[in-house]
Amino acid sequence: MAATKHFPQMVSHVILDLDGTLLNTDGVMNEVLKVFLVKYGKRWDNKISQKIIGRTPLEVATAVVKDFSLSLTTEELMSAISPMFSDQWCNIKALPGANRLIKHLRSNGVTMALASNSSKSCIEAKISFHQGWKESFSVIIGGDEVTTGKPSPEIFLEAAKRMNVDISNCLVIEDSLPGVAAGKAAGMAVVAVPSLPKQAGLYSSADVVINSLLDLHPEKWGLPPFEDWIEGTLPIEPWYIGGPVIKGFGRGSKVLGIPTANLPAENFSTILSEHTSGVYFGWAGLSTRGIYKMVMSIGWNPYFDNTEKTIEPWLLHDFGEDFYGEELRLAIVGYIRPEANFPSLESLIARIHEDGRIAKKALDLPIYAGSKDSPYLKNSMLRSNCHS
Ligand code: ADP
Ligand code: RBF
Ligand code: MG
Repeated sequence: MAATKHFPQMVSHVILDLDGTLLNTDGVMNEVLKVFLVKYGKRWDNKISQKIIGRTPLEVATAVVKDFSLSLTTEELMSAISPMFSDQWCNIKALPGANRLIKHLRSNGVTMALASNSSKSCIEAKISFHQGWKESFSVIIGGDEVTTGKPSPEIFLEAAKRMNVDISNCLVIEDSLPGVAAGKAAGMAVVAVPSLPKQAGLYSSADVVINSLLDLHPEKWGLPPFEDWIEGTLPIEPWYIGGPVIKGFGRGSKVLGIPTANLPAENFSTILSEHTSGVYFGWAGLSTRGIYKMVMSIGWNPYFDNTEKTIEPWLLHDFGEDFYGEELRLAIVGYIRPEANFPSLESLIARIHEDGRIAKKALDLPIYAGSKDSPYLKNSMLRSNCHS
């Protein structure tokens, strides 16, 4: 996944973008547009979510007016949805790894700036809902404080000036193409974290492209390393999904020799949008059978270049039979790596087996073992036992 060039710069200061980099603004934008379009008698179309990711509000409004043939100008749509959007600022979630990164850099004394094209007052309002963020930035700079926003380098140059640091000591972290362009134009090191899936190729001017902030390795830039990785795994706040096992692409057992008990991804679109694609692990409760160790991939399976996001849990147990339709419940407790492409099927298979070994071992660690007793996993069994 990580398209890595050489690391030319050792840095001391970090400049972060806000929307799409630290905050999952797109999720709220989705909800706002959904409500708005219904009022205009238009049917909500999930494809619009794909369109808005990583776009500026103006680009989103332009696309919506056109796609839904609204009898409004772009400006009218903007003024209609702006207040709806501001009402939702309290609901914007931090992106995976954002809190972790901010806490880490702050506790290690790394000076940070926040530089966003939106106005300073909007930035401050949005981050006020996230504990400890405002105090973590030495400099907060909005698009209204410079003459030209990104892709102009101005905002980053101004941030460096205010931090009183040389531009060559700054690392920019950005999700959007204009932001990456601005960072490079400023002469800074740039890590791109694209919000859109499968867009890594467009970001070739960035020094590194990562899938999510969870995949950032600060030590590669001369910054203090994260110390929360344990035996090749990253503990995460557990999350839970479950449902009947459905048919997948019929590929797991046949092509890879690794069966994956697929869950219907469309039932979990909200929770999935809050987590990045990647390889995770945890515990799997299977009604009538028991609780098992599990390793899974969530995403587009780059090797097969799927067009749909799928949930592919491999239970680390030999069942010797299928269990389609049975209720499968997952407690996802840790992260291993981003999804990747591989030069051969053999190398993909070898890597998945390695993921399996890592998960199996890690799940015995106290930090992960406790989740085996999660009531969520057991409920499914109690319920199905009652029915049987
Ligand atoms: P599909 O493409 O339909 O998911 P797979 O080849 O991936 O087909 O096989 C998955 C099915 O195999 C699961 O739905 C389940 O019924 C069965 N199965 C047997 N053992 C396992 C296991 N250890 N982990 C996951 N699924 C398993
Ligand atoms: N597919 C990929 O294309 N890239 C991956 O990095 C990848 N990692 C996986 C890790 C695990 C633990 C599992 C169970 C599957 C992974 N797969 C990956 C998905 C695999 O391609 C998928 O299960 C099959 O395509 C079956 O549909
Ligand atoms: Mg499968």
